[in-house]
Amino acid sequence: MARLVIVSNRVAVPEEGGKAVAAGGLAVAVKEAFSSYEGLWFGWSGTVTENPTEEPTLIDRGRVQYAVVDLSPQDHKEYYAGFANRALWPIMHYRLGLGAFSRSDYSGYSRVNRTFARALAKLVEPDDIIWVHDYHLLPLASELRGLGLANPIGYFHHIPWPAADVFNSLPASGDLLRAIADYDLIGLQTDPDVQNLSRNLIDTMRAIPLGGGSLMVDGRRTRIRSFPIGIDVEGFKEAAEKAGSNKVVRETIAGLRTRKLLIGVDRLDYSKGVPERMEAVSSFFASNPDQRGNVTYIQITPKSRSEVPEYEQLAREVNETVGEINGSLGDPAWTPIQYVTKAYPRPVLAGLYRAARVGLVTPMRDGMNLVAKEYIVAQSAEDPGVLVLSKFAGAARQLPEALLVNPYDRFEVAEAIRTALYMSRGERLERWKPMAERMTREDVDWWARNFLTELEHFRTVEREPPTAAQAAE
Ligand code: GDG
Repeated sequence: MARLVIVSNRVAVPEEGGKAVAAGGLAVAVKEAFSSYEGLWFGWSGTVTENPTEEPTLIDRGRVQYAVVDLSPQDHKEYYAGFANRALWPIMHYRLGLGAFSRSDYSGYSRVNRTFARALAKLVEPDDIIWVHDYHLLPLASELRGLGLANPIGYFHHIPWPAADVFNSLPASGDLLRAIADYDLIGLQTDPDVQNLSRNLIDTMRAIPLGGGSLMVDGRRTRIRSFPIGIDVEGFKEAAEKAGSNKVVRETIAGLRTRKLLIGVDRLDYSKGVPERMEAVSSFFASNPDQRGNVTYIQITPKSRSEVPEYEQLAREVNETVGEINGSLGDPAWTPIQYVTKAYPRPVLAGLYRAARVGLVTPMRDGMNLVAKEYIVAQSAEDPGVLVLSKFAGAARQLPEALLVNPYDRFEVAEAIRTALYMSRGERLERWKPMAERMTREDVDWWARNFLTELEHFRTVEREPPTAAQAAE
């Protein structure tokens, strides 16, 4: 059986005995990818330690082997908290004003990619295919090629790829564009992302389009295509159906009494538009005073990246916004916004999605957004809720029947909340059904299979040089 090597910043090593770790989006996706391969998952252990060794720790768990390395405090600061999360993340999400570029962070990012490549290269066999995940590892293929690896190497970018002028504002953009072309296959979430990256390679790197998404960049051939990521539909649906017996879900529903529920679930991140959404909910109550006391908004927002200053600032901003809105609108018998920062088990989320008449998913920009998909899948087929979805989430392309909104316009979002709350069951069903069907067809398995089938081609056909006609074109 051919081996698949997956590389990502963090690795979720299951406990002994096969018990899976908390199933985040990437862990579910990787598990799916390994369903038809034996293989290896390589990346950071999550541990920061003085003087880490370059030698990875190997852990065997059945057909998948895990290889993890620690980071030094300097690596963590420069590679992870610095360049990846303070320069690449904001720029990729069109937030130029928040981008904090530093040469030392960039050199740390390059150094960690080089160290990862050296450690990984020793573990790779000539027949392996390699699938690298996300913006922490843009230069990894280039480093691996430098060490002589000729294996097919694919890359999946989980976040948006911005327009050329935005990306090129990053001082290291030229290096990164050159490096990314060392991947055989580059997967992005949506077609506009594909157009942004392809256009940039053509204009900035003089790449030559070869048709079918393939480009010739500096004598190397790469292919760029969209592969919208899906979710584990069966697993999620089952969790939502069974969640009625869960204590937290039961008590939350009982506490609502006859109130309708609005729900938001997001990592604490400025890309997710949490304070902006709260302002929109406040506008909704301001223009619909009869709804005060009849609607509750639960926002579940586990903290993330607290080591990055912009996230600390955001945590304060959200706390203040919640306090102001609850203080000015609430009364002793009713709290408009219930804001929690702890993470809940997936079955609880599934049950709360199902109980919510409205799912509020209003990121300012998002690669895909799995919460939107989870909300749809968790609904009851007899009485589904309504999804209010930002048009700047990649998911909007597969969920056009949702109420699509501009998250920068709080009045538009407030109006959509009103429309959702008053929508007839007939219209809710009409909108929900095609979305649920599409989510079932285009699930995480469909996504992983499509990417890997295409990556497999690079073992043979795609590696051949372009024909004379293609080159001339
Ligand atoms: C990146 C891209 C892209 C949230 N709170 C809890 C919890 N979650 C889960 C959700 C969902 C996942 O985390 C978040 O996924 P998103 O897609 O919404 O966002 P990112 O984390 O930013 O992911 C994004 C994704 O990669 C995949 O390619 O869609 O655009 O930014 O699954 O349910 N899970 C649990 N407790 C919580 O409190 N268990």
